[in-house]
Amino acid sequence: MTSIKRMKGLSLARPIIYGNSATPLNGKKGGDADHTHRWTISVRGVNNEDISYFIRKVAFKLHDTYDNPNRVIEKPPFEVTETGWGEFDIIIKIHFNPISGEKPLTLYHHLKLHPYEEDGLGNPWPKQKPVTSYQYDEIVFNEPIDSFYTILQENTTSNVPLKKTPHHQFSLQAEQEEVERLDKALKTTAQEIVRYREKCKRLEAELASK
Ligand code: SLL
Repeated sequence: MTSIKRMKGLSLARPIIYGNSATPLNGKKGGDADHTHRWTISVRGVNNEDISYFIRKVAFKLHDTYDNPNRVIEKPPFEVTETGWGEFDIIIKIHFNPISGEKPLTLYHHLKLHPYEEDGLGNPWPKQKPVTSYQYDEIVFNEPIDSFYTILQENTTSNVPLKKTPHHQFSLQAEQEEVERLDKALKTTAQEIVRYREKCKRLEAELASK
C-alpha cells in the first residue's frame, strides 16, 4: 500500500470570490411571469482565472421552489444563472480535486436581488445597474498531500491587486480602508461608552441628592 505523504508544517492558501449579481427583468421574458430578476451565483478566481486545478466541482443548493434545486457544476465557470422573484440562502459545497484528499467545504450565500443602499454618494440606486454581493475568502490547505502540493505550486492563482480598480472590488487598498473604518468605529464606540457612563453617573448623583 502506498503511504500518503503530507507536507508537514506547510500550508498554502488559494483565494476565491463567491456571491451573486442580479439585474431586474423589467417585465422582459425571463422565466415565469412572476419572475422579477435574472441572477448568477458563482465561485471564481480573483481574475476569473481557471480554478479547476484545485476545485473539482461545486454544488449549489437553491431554494426548494426551484426545479432540481441541487445544481452540480462539474466544469468551470462554476456558476448558475437563473431567474426568480425572491432572495434566499444558497448552500455552496466546494468539492476539491480528489488527489487532495480534502473534505468538501460548505459556504453560505444570501442571494441578493435588491439594493439596500444608495450608490454611496446619496443618489438612489440606478434602475439598470446590477446589484452585486460578493465575498472574498482564502481556502487554506494545511499540510497538503505532497502530490496536491505540487499541483498547487504549479498553478499559482493571482492574488488580489494592491490598488482598487473598476474591475476589482477586493484589493489590499480596500482591505486597509476597511481596517481603518473599523478602527475608527471602535474608537467612536469607546468614546460614546465613556460619555454615557458619565451621563449615567451624573443622573444617579442628581437622583440621590433629591
Ligand atoms: C421569500 N423566503 O419569500 C424567500 C423565498 C424563494 C424564491 C424566496 C422561485 C422561482 C421559481 C424563486 O424565485 N424563489 O418559481 O422557479 O422571499
